[in-house]
Amino acid sequence: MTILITGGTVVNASGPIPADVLVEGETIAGMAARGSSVAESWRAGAERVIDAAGAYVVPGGIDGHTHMEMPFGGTHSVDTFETGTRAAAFGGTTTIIDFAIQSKGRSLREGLDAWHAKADGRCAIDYGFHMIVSDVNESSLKEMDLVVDEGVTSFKLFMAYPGVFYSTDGEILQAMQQASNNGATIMMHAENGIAIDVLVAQALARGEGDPKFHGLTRPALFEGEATHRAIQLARVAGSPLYIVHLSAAEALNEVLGARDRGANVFAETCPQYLFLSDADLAREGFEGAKFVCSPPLRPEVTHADLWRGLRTDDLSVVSTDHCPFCFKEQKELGLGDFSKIPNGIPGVEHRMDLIFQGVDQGEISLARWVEVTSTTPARLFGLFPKKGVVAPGADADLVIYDPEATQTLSASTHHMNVDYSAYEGMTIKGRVTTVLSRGVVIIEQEAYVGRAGSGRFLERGLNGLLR
Ligand code: DUC
Ligand code: ZN
Ligand code: ZN
Repeated sequence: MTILITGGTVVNASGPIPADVLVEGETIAGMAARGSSVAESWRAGAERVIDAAGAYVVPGGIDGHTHMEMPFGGTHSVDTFETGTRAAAFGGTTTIIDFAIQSKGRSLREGLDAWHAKADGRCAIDYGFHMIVSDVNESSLKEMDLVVDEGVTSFKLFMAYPGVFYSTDGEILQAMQQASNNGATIMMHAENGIAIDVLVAQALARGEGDPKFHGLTRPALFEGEATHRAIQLARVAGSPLYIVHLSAAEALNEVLGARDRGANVFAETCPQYLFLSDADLAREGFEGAKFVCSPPLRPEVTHADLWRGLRTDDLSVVSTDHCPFCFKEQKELGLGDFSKIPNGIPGVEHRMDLIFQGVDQGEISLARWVEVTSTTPARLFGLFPKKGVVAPGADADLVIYDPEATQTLSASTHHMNVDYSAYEGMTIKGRVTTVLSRGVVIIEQEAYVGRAGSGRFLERGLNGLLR
């Protein structure tokens, strides 16, 4: 199908330009100055013309950190690949990268096959995988090379969650050395889990079981310390390092110091760390359980640090760490004992919208909005230039975004398969009007018109910021 998108302002990471976009089949075939004779000549051959007057035309969002159907804390995150990718599409995200998990005692192969089986034939948008390595040994280290050849080019390791995902510094160093040879990027959950577990046990022994103690037992200093340690390990091993879900100024300072010294260190933050705080975790009764994630929500003053980090590129990406658990029955597993509350916040649907508030409020530019939500994740995770840019030859993953619309976020209207919204009642500026995934309209007039299974697995290349 040939589609012409006219009258809009195309926004790339390089900035906004008034331009019309021609889509042929799955690909962007051309861009021409709005109203030019070239653009007008495209009208006759277009089977469909989409009027984007007054709207932005941006590359589809890339959420580089999601957990669909993730086993955690004795339960599973509730979005399937079908429901989660559909919700993502509603919010203008056209690619997710989810975390396939190697369980302890199992191979990477088994974990990756299991994730392919969950996602295959179900996704509304394109998807890739990172791999969580929770058992570093001779054979899993070798398997890392094979997995890279299959387009899974980044590995997450954990300094937290002893007994589950945790790796020792020695194991982390070995995985980093392997990545330094095969070109993969190491992603790090940087919190000192051994020390945290001591604080958790002490708090519970004192009878401190409310959700707010989840935050108090995971201090920002432990995130800063672990971030520092991860950086030194990566520098010695010579591997690129990507700090996931950075939440604290203490960790940001480590990242910016390393980047200033020229280390290949990158970091993401998530909307929850920019808009929510430890005050939410301390809400009345058990309400705070809705806000339990790790690292935990920090004091509100941190928001300004994180927005600054996004402006200065010390934070390069905004992903969601989408990991939804229902309040009823799932979060409730931790009634009276915060350590049993499954960790995670739903967010895949509203990342583009929430970060757009930063544009509306003058925290970041329009171009930077596109850069941190689409272009940089595309480059960093080996998807550029097929993804992350509105340009001839790129996949026609396109979002038409109305900057003047308003919407109120609520569990009663969102499309994620979860019974609460962390942003319930929040009124925001801007809204997706139309979404194309590889040239097919999948969202229009607030309805999903796509098909489960149209999303394809993406074999990713190596970190494009380094080559
Ligand atoms: N943090 C979360 O909040 N949930 C899933 C895993 C993680 O690291
Ligand atoms: Zn994590
Ligand atoms: Zn995560």
